[in-house]
Amino acid sequence: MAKKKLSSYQKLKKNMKALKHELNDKELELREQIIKNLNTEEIKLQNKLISKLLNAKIKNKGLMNYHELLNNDFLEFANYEESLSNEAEAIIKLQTIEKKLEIISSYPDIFTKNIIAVGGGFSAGKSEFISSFINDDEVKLPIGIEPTTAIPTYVINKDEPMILACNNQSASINLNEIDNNMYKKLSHKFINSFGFNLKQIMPYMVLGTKLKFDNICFIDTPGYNPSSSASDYTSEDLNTAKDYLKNASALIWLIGLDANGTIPKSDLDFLDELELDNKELFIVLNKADLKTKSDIEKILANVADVLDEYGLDYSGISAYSSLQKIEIANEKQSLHNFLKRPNINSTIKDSLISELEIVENMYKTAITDNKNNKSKNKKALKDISLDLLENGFSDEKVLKKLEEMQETFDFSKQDENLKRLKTEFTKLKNAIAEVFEK
Ligand SMILES: Nc1nc2c(ncn2[C@@H]2O[C@H](COP(=O)(O)OP(=O)(O)OP(=O)(O)O)[C@@H](O)[C@H]2O)c(=O)[nH]1
Ligand SMILES: [Mg+2]
Repeated sequence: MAKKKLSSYQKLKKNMKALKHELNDKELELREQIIKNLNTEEIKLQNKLISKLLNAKIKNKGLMNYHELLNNDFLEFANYEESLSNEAEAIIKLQTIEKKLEIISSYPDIFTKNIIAVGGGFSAGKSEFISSFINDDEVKLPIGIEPTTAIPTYVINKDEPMILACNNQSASINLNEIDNNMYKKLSHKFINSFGFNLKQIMPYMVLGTKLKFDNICFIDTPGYNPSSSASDYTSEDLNTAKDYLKNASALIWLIGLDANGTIPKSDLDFLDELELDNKELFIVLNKADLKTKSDIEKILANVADVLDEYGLDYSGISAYSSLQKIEIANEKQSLHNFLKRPNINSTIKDSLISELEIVENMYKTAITDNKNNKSKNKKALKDISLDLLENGFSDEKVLKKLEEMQETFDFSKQDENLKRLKTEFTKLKNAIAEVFEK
């Protein structure tokens, strides 16, 4: 068949098509190249972060000593000693002291502030809320619609910006040394790309920026149900929340008014399980800019009723807009008033020693009670023998048996434990003092 001659229009069309293909191929190639570069950049960043974290060593001798003492000498004593029935509680208390010492040694300023944890469901606006008190457009918290905050972050006032990440031995690294924008890159997405839970080797970060309050240290926390909108929360969420609450004196709980018209049932259950005990709870109805004034009044009254019905004690409720940085209405007390707390003087060392003494006394009481019980029983047996003798009982065999039984009530082990207790706690106290030495 003779080849049909192409018209110039058809030729042009064919050339255009070829060009388009070529362009598509080029674009594809370019895109692949960008992705490749991005991936290698990302992988390089990951490697750098991991190796820095793994190589960072604690420099604080006191903290190292406390850790060694607790895990060796003290545990050996605890295993030998058997009077204290709630020993697990005592050990958890000692570990909590260690956690505090870790933060103190990596950033001593934190504990001179009132630590307030900011919690709530994912995207409630926790990071935006804290950022509304930051007077520095450059150094802020990462904010986003998808689950954003992945690692709990302590935020404090500092003139010179500072971003530290701590490994699980509480040695800290300067994130700015890895990448100028490293902190902003630490979102859920980046962290998921590691293929393992980065939180295990980097449990928290410290951000120093121009915070409006010098008396407060906020803890920005990951949302408690970040993977779905389902009301179920995991025990991991609960444990993370319990962990950061340990160091805080108050909790600000955020509810996003974009998604909620009241306090969700799962929030109530979560707060209930947190066992706030002596920690203050303040509720912020965030994104109040999205509601009318009359809606806000109704929501405020409703949330107050629900909290009362549920039996959750609260210091106040504020309808606030983090974006506009204004409070629209409040119940009981304003947010501003709640945040007006005096700086804590540097009595943290004394309070840690007191916490340690509480544990020491738990042991002391248990060992002494044990000793007293033994002594009481020994005396009772002795009294029985004397009564028997007085009443003319003379069966040598029985009297001998009674005497032998008295001897089984030996409390030399308790005396030894009381002495050892003193030694072990003196060593722990000295280690705490060492952490505070300049
Ligand atoms: N309209 C309005 N939007 C807000 C307000 N506060 C936060 N947002 C928006 O809500 C979204 C989530 O904010 P984030 O601060 O990232 O929320 P988060 O609670 O820290 O979220 P996670 O860290 O993922 O748990 C962002 O798009 C914010 O800009 C507010 O007061 N008003
Ligand atoms: Mg966040």
